[in-house]
Amino acid sequence: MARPTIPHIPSSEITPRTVYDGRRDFLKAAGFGLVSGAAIMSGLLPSASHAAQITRQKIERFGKTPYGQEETLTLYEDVTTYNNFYEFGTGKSDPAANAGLLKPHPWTVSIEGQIKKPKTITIEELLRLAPLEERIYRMRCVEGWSMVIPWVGFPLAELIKWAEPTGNAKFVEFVTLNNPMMMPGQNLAVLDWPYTEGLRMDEAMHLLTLLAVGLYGEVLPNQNGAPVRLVVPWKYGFKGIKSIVKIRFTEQMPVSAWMKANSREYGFYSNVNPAVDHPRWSQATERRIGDGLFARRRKTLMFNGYAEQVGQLYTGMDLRKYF
Ligand SMILES: Nc1nc2c(c(=O)[nH]1)N[C@H]1C(S)=C(S)[C@@H](COP(=O)(O)O)O[C@H]1N2
Ligand SMILES: [Mo]
Repeated sequence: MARPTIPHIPSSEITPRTVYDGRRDFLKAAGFGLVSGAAIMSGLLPSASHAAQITRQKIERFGKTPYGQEETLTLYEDVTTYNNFYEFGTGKSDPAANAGLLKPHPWTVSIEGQIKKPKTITIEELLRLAPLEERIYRMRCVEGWSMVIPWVGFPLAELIKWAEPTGNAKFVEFVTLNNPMMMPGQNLAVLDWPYTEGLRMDEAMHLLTLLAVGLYGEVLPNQNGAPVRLVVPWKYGFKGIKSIVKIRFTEQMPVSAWMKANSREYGFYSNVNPAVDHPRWSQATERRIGDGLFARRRKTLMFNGYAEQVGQLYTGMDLRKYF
């Protein structure tokens, strides 16, 4: 079956502009402000999906990286219609159907807690913090399915350096938008809204940890967590909190929404680990979306295959205890 290739901008086609100009183009094309009719028009592509009103917006400038070049990408259609985003319903197709209610701009992220000075950053400013790059990551949901997604973003470490946390900052907590008008799933008490997540500071600073603003060379679709979400490829998908409005540096380990909901089943670390089963099912294998329902399940790899890069973060820790 034909697989899509990664959107590719040959370096020969990148005009020698300043980075700043490039970003402005992206901001315009993304509808992130500076609205100019021509720029917007050039950024709009007809949607491939039947949800007719959804527009797809290209990201004009991002660097290529070697991450995941050997992987077969999960189809765009699957990445954007088979989602977990409980703020829009608990069914896999609910987010694609309902996330049109979310207005991802204007958008600001407030940065608080153990930092020199609390700040708020607009999505436009955030996009200027570091050059955007594309990274293809394997993603593993705790439910037992996996995907390969070409993200566009930059390392969370860049934002953390800009935020200037104090020496007391040991963890980072993330919070999703809390707005039942835009997120109708929040009218149901499935989770204690807003959705929250957390990382230890060294996990947050690890260069594999991304703040993503796009996928497949385009601005994040709402159902994938527009306008900005976390991507931590060695952890179960639920650590990848979507539509972030707050980042808080803390001394104490944050309690995530899933820990609150069920601390027996969901711990703070949530590292992909085929040797530590979920209390209700095995984590030894996974179904790669796109392989077909009758395909053999794949073996799940320690740290989702990123052990070489992240294993040392956990030396000496009992990963059965710190699951
Ligand atoms: N705010 C929020 N973030 C969330 C979720 C959610 O329900 N709400 N679901 C998580 C889970 S379980 C997964 S597997 C990933 C799915 O991301 P994707 O739909 O972009 O593949 O998002 C994570 N981030
Ligand atoms: Mo998940």
